[in-house]
Amino acid sequence: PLAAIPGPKPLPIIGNARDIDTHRLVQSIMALADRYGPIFQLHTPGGTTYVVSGLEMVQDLCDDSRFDKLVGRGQREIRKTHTSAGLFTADTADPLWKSAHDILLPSFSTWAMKGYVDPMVDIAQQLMLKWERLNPDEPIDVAGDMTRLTLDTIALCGFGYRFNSFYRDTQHPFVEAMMASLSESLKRQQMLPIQIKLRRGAQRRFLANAKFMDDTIDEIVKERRASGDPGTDLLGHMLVGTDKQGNTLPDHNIVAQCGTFLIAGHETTSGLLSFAVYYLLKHPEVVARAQEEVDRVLGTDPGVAPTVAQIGQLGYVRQILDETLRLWPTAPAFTRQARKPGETVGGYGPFDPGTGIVALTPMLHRLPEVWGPDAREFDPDHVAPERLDALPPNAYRPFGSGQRACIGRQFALQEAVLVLGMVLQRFELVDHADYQLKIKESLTIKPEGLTITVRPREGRT
Ligand code: MNH
Repeated sequence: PLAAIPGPKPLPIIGNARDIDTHRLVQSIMALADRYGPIFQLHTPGGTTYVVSGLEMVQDLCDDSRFDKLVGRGQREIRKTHTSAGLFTADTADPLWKSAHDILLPSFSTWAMKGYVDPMVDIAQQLMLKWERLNPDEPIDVAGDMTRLTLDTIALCGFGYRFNSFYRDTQHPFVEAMMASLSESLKRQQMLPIQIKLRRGAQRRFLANAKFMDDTIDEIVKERRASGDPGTDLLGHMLVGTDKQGNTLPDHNIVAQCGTFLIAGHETTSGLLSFAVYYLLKHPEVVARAQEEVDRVLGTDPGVAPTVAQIGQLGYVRQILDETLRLWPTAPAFTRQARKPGETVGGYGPFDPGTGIVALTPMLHRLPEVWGPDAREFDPDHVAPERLDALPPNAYRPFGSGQRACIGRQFALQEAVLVLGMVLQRFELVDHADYQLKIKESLTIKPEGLTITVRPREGRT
C-alpha cells in the first residue's frame, strides 16, 4: 500500500511544510531523498506527492505506455492566463499538443540545427565583444550575461526578434512581464486555491502580464503574415507547417508556442552555461584539455566564426556540459502520473491517475551504482561516449523522457557548445572571489552570485 512508502512525518493541516524550505525547494527535497531513499512521500497543500530517485522507479515512470506527464500546479496557473497552451503546459490528451508537436519536431531536428548556427553566432559574438572590452578586473555577473545570451538567441532563432539585452541594463518590458508572471505562478504552486482567489491585485497583474506578452508576440506573428514571406525560423515553420491530418496551427496557439520557447528555452540553457563556468573555475585540468580541443578544432583565430561541423567536433566541451547537467540538471525534475488506476512504481503502489510522482533527476544522476564511488564529483569522463552508451536505460534524464521530453535539447546543446567553445578559445576564466557554490532556485536552478574576471588568452586579441 502507499502508506508503506517512507517519508518525514506530516503534522496536522500543514503536512510536511516544516520539512521544506520553500526558497530551497529542490535542495530540501534532495536532502530528504538522501535520508528517506529512492521513493518517499510528502504531504503538501496540494495533496500527497511522491518523489523518486531510484533507477528502478524512474524506469517505471519513463514507460509512456503506463505513465504520462502530469502538468503541475505552477504550469496550470501559467496556462490559465493564456488563450492557448504551449507544448510545455499542455496535457498530452490536448489535440493541439499532438498537432504542435508533429509540426515542430522537424524544426528541432539535427538537420534544422544548421539553420540556427548563424543567429547563434551573432548573439554569441555580442557576449565575446562585451567580455573583451571589459577592464581587466571588472567582475562579470555570469548568470546575468548568460541569460542575456540565451534569451536573445531563442528570440532571434525563434521569430527573428532582437531583445538586444547586451545593450541594456534594465530588462526589456517583455522580459519583465515574463519574469513577474513566472514568479507569480511559482508562488501559487505553494498556495491553497482560496489564498490565490483572495490576492486580487496579484491576479490583475498576472492577467495583465500574460496579455502584454501575448499581444507583443501576436503583433510579431501578424507582421510576419502580412509580409508575405513566412521565413525559415521557428515561427516560419509554424506558419506553414501541417500536422498528420493536414491541419495548420491556429494563430493563438502559435503565439503560445513562441511564449513557451522563450520561457522553456532560456533559463535552463543559461543555468547550464553558468554551472559549467563554475565547474571550469574549479577544474584547471578540465580547462587545459578543453582548450587543447578548442584550439585544434576551432583554431586560434577568434575572427573566424565556428561552423556546424566544428561544433559537432567539440566532443570534450560537450562532455563538460553533459557532466554539468548530470550534477545540476537545470530543470531538476519532471512529474508523471499513472495512465490507469493501480500502477506500481518500483514495486510500490497502487498509483492512480492524478497523483503526482516526481522524478528527482539530480539524485537519480548521483547513484553510485551507476556512476561509481565518485558519483558526486565533477569529472567529464563520467559521460565519455563509451560510458554513456553502456548506461542502463533512463539513468541519465536531464531533458525528461519519452514523448514529453524536451523538444529543444539539440538546440540548447548546440548553443551551449558553441558559446563555451568560443569562451574557451578566447579567455582565461579567473576565480577572482574564490566562489563557493550557492544555488538560486526559481522555476529552474542556477549558481547564485557567481562572478568571474577574464583575461585574453595569450596571442588572442
Ligand atoms: Mn526544454 C521540456 C529540460 C532547453 C523547449 N525541457 C523539457 C523537460 C525538461 C527540459 C526536463 C520536460 C519537462 C516535463 O516533463 O515537465 N530544456 C531542458 C533543459 C534545457 C532545455 C535542461 C537546457 C539545458 N527546452 C530547451 C530549449 C527549448 C526547450 C532551448 C526551446 C527552444 N522543453 C521545451 C519544450 C518542452 C520542454 C517546448 C515541452 C515539450 C513537450 O512536452 O512537448
